[in-house]
Amino acid sequence: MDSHRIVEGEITARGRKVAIVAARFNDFIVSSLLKGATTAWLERGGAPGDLLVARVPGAFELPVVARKLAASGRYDAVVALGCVIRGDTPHFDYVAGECARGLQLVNLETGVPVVFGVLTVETVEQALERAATTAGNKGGESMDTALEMASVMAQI
Ligand code: INI
Repeated sequence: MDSHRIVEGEITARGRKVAIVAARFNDFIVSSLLKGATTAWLERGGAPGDLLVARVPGAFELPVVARKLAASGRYDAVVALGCVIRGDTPHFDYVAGECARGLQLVNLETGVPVVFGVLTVETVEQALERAATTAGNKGGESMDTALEMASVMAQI
């Protein structure tokens, strides 16, 4: 069989530059996601000065800022963090759907990995579970995804 080259991303922040864009809406959840992401950055060997954090009003505003950050050419990846709770949100489908759609567009338009670290849940309890420090934190997972994707993109 012909030998083939395998590309796998390394989850390291050494030498990387990453931007986080985080919504202020539902900050009691998003601040935990942000903590998870910044902690993962440091644990993976990232320099504090190579991580930018931008705050925006809500999840609907994440794509436009993610786009500017990604298009700047200054970052290897962008992490978008937010929380949309269906029970509290009559226009849940618009906010969550347009946020996801917008972020995917930025991925494809810029070629810079943009990670969807936005909780879209039914209840506050579900949000708390996913933003916990013990039972997994979507912010930390999102940072790891960003670093893996930055490494894959650098190799192909
Ligand atoms: N924004 C969120 O990030 N989460 C929500 O649950 C939410 N709710 O409930 O409406 C929300 N709304 C605000 C929205 O993201 C925009 O900031 C606003 O519509 C102005 O464009």
